Formats: sequence, C-alpha cells, structure tokens
Amino acid sequence: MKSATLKRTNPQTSTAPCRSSLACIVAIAVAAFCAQTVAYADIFDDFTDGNDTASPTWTHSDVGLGGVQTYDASGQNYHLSATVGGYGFSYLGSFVDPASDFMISCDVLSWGAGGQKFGIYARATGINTFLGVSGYHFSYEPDNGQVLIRRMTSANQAGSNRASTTYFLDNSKQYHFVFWGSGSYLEGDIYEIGGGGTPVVRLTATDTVYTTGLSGVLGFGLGANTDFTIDNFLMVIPEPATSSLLLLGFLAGWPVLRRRAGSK
Ligand SMILES: [Ca+2]
Ligand SMILES: [Ca+2]
Repeated sequence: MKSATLKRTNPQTSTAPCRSSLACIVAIAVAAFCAQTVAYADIFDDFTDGNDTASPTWTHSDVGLGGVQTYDASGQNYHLSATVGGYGFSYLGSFVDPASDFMISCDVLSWGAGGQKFGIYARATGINTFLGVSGYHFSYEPDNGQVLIRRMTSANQAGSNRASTTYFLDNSKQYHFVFWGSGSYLEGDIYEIGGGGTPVVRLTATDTVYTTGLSGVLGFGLGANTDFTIDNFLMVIPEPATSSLLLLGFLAGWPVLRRRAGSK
C-alpha cells in the first residue's frame, strides 16, 4: 500500500499544463471559475506525465483485503485493477483532496466484465484503515447494468443504496461520469462521450450521514476482479454563487464540446 502525502495541487488555479485542447478547455474554465472565487481547490489530472505520484499525488487505498492491486498511469490514463483476495473480494481505490461540497468527474475509457462496481467516490474517510473506507460511491456494475449512489460504510460491510437504476454501458463507447454533492444533495450523471449533452443516466439522492472527506475513484468486486480505466479526472469545490453554478453547468456539459477520446 502506498501512503503518499495528500497535496493540494493549487488552491487557486489549476497547474495542469495545456497539453491538449481538452486540457485547455478545462484549464480556462477552472481559471474563469477561480477568478470568481478565492482559495477553492481544484484538481485536474490527465495523466500525461504517466504517473500518479505527482501533480497531483494520489493516495492508494487497498486496506489489507489481499489480492494484487495495480495503479497504472503509464498509458497517460489511469488503469486500476485488483484481483480477488483471501476475503473473496477485489478492492482498490485512489484519492486526492478532501471536499465537503464537490463536483468530481472523469472519463471512463474501458472496464472489465463481471460483478464489480467501479466509479467516483466522494467524502471518503478511513481509506487506510482495514475495512474502514466510508463515504459515497457513484458506481456502475457491468454484469447487471446497475448504477448506484450508495452510502458505503466500513468497506461496504454496511450501507444504503440512496438511488439506483439500470443502464448498460456499451463497451464500444466511452463515458463521462459526474458526481455532485451540495450539502445533503447528491447527483450522479453519466454522459456518453460524443453523444450529446443529455445524460444517459441521472440519479439524485439526499443523505446527511457523511459531510466531508476525500475525493477519488474506487472499485470492488465480490468474487470478481476489479478493472477499469479513467482519464481527465477533475475535482472542483464549488461556491454557491451564480458564476460558479454557471461554470459547473459548463463543465458538466463539456462532453458535448469534444470528440470522443482517442485511446483506450
Ligand atoms: Ca490522458
Ligand atoms: Ca501525475
């Protein structure tokens, strides 16, 4: 298990260089956002540097459940995979900064089959404690198409599905996941990249149990390996001002503005 120090990339502006038009869109948007607000963190990672150890530093969570966890950014995206360990689960997560209110998004480029649940994780606590991770998981399960917003308690030993639906992602396509939290309000959206501005999934829920914690991605499988690849991870801590809401609306719609990502 890696236990890297959490580091805020920059409290005022994104340090992500404009390596692509996509990065520029996000950087410009975040800069515009930050021009309207003060000292709100943002994180953007397109993994162009081929690592998860810097800019930003990700903290791994695999909490001693056994299996083999792989966190691979060498392909300029983030491939997370885990095999089933001695407790009958596969599990891994990776996290950046904490937030209370949040907007977290990422592209989901590819994923394995089976009974795994992977997706965005918010307000996480206990990530380095055995059977300790708690927070909110906006997840997709390939074998049954279940999309969930789940309150996960103590590595899913307990919890509650706060919203769920069924939608089968097409594994010949790529998707953009967005998870929002404002106070007790939670919303998870899935957009098809290149598929227009209407989400293919929108879940909303309210829950008051977890109020702050780390933002990241997480997957686990009961008797099944975890295997998914993301890119263009973005976390923005919003301020409840009109300008911020307009920006976040823009960011949520940004799959419309770009073509499908080129590589899996
Ligand atoms: Ca990338
Ligand atoms: Ca990096």
